[in-house]
Amino acid sequence: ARPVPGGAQLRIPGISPFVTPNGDFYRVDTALVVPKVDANAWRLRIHGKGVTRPTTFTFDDLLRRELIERNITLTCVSNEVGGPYVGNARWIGVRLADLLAECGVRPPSKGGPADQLVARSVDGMTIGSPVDDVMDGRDAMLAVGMNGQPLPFEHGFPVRMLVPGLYGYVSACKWIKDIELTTFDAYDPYWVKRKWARRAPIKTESRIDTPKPFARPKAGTVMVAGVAWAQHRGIDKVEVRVDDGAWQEARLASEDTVDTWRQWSFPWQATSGGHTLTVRATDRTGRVQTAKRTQTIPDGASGRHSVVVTVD
Ligand SMILES: Nc1nc2c(c(=O)[nH]1)N[C@H]1C(S)=C(S)[C@@H](COP(=O)(O)O)O[C@H]1N2
Ligand SMILES: [Mo]
Repeated sequence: ARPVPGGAQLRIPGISPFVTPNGDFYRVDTALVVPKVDANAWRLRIHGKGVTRPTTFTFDDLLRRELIERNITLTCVSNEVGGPYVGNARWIGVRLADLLAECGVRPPSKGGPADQLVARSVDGMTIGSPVDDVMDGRDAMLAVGMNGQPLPFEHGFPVRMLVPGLYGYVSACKWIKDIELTTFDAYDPYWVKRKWARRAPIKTESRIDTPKPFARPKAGTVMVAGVAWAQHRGIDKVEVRVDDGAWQEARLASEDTVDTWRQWSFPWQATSGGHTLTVRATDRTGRVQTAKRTQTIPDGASGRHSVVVTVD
């Protein structure tokens, strides 16, 4: 990937770094014991409805292909507003759409019979993604590396799937071993059987990283800062509100790509007493992050993040 633009990383204490180090990257899965897969014995089978050339790939088959490197921000559908289950990493892997096309897969928009791609992991997880999303030109990939290192065991070694713009439970199968082309009518994957939505694009969200809840900053200029994300749409604006005041525009860090989160900052002239800081983002489709609070189930939490502080 081209270098991250210098202006994407603001120098503000307490803000989430643009690239989340592997050791700090959130982990969400059902595995009680992290699978330890032998890359030499690993196989990926692609088969199912409309797959005219079913194929089994080895790890070497993938490494021999052209590798792409992309910064992609991943988010969990179970992330509460203001929560920690979001991270941004630099992933290396192969283009999934190319592999599928070689196997004869056509997306439904081009007349293909399968609208759902079901990924299966070695530990029995099933994750379903819309074939149209995977093949619409976005950087859906089978990743083998994360931030310049082999994929850590916790994050899916040797190979995991990623589709920019979709929550992890409908896109990001770790320890993947099988891809089946099917339909949404014919098969419900693991979390859908448990009442989560069949389709789940990531909602436009923003988070205040600093100051922390119940912090006691001194009166004067206080840097309010955080991250905002609307993967595959892009963030166009972030605004901050103090108590019930007017929305004021924050400064946005440079954009890396529409698939990555964006840092923001707002120098607040803080006056003594208790205050509530609230943030909202606007994505490139013009949609303003809604104030309407919803639960995480079935398709992700919505609402605005607020932080209460006492200025000394
Ligand atoms: N095999 C497997 N893959 C999985 C999961 C899982 O439980 N098992 N969880 C998914 C969910 S819900 C999310 S949000 C992402 C999290 O990826 P990470 O742990 O690398 O952050 O992985 C996805 N892939
Ligand atoms: Mo998730």
